[in-house]
Amino acid sequence: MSFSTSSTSSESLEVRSPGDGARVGEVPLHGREDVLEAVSRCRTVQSGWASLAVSDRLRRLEALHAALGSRAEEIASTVVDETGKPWIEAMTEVVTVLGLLRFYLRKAPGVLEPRAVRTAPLKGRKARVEREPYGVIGVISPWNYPFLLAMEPVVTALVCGNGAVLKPSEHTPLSGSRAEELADEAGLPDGLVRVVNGDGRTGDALVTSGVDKVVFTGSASTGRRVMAAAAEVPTPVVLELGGKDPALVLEDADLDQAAEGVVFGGLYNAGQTCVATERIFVVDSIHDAFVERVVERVRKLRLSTGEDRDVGPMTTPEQMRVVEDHVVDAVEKGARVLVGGDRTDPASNLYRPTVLVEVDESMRVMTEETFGPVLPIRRVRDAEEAVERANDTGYGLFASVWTGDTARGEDVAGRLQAGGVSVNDTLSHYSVPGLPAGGVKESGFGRMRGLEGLRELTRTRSVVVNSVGGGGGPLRFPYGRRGRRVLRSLVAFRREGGVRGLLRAVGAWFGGGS
Ligand code: TXE
Repeated sequence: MSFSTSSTSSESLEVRSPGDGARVGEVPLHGREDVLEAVSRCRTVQSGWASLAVSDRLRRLEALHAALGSRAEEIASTVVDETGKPWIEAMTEVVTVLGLLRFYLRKAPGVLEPRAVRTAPLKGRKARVEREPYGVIGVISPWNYPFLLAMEPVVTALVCGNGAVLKPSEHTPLSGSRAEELADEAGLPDGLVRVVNGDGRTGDALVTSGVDKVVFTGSASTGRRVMAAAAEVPTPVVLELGGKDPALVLEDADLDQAAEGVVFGGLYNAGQTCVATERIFVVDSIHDAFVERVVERVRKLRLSTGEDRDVGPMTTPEQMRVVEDHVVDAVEKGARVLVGGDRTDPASNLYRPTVLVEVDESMRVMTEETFGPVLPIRRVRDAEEAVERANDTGYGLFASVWTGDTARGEDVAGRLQAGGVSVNDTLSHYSVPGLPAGGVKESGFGRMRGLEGLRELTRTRSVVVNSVGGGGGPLRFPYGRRGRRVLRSLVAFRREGGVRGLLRAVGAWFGGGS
């Protein structure tokens, strides 16, 4: 693996597999000077990239899609090495990026091409809205989806005509570093995509480097620090932060469907997903029957670092400690562990998939992002209490409602404070590239994916062209009777519109006073 971004530091970052601790690789560390050089280099080539017609740019990006497709196995293998996640989940990251890029290659012209707009009542003019790239996008990505959450902002930036400088998580730098290789392999201008590696200090250097916009995915606390640093420049940011996603299981739910969905939504990627189910509210009347189905499913899950696993290790020791602390805290405050509740052994980074009942909001597992394979199930009286408790959090990422009546499910979901909601489903948004992703409240703002992702990484420019010698119109100097009649007619017309508005306008014109 070659790295174009030179490093002034002699230090490197060694990567070890969470699965067995084996050395997986290493990357050069980059300091502030290296970051500034990468941004400067990117800016140099980005102007040429932006000047390409949208169709030419997209044609060049077909080669990126091809390179990604031909390297899929290799990339998935790197993700498995760095995170320990099951191969299916690693390859899903690659397939998801392929799907988003294909979606953008198809849909970008409709969003990025200039759009003509009507100029009435101005006469003799043409007007249009253009979308232009920001310039250089700084991308900072986390360790839980180390390829997906790095590469999607990068490909979005490129489709929009930007360049990208990516700082992957220091826990999983190899997956993110693939972005630069793929850009090279696709024959994109050298420097248009650059990867710089390091911890938060390298990330901070990128935020304050003068990039034109930052796309940050990570924790809410770090997101605030990123925004504070960006404010000094000032640089606009997109914050894709953590969540505490609720699942509301109503009394008329299909219990098998709900149990399967909650287990999958909560334990996929060992629960290390920003849109993982982190709290489960179950209506009293079906609580025991539902819990029984959940426990039955969880007991069947295969937890290991071996080939056939459903749940792999925690990616970082820090995350393991968060999970352990939350479960211990819950038990100390009265929660009951029905299955799991600890590591397979003290030295292991495998945390047993866990089901907690008799939980309440005094416990950290119900109020802070656990980000691990833990399903806290809370009784509620009815759907009303479920909605109230689900919204009673600073987070607002995704949410799910499980019910036998989907119309009711949509009504309940419509009252949840979240950036995305599902009825009788979970984790399916990322399979639909047309759905934008992002949160509300402390889960962040801005949207990636969907057509909104293209709008997020471009700026509008409004253009008006008047015909040569065309007059300014009645509302220009010197003001006079004509201008007053025009305005009174406009008021009359706009009050009602249609034929009645037109008649009113004519009346106002002729009876328009001095
Ligand atoms: O995230 P961080 P971490 C949550 C999850 C997890 C917690 C910590 O709850 O327990 O965040 O995980 C870079 N300026 N999520 O430590 O600290 C850092 O190097 C600029 C949810 O991985 O947010 C990394 O590349 N950059 C989340 C990236 O920010 C800085 C996914 C994320 O690191 C920086 C991951 C700074 N001052 C964790 N400090 C999700 N939404 O999915 C750090 N970084």
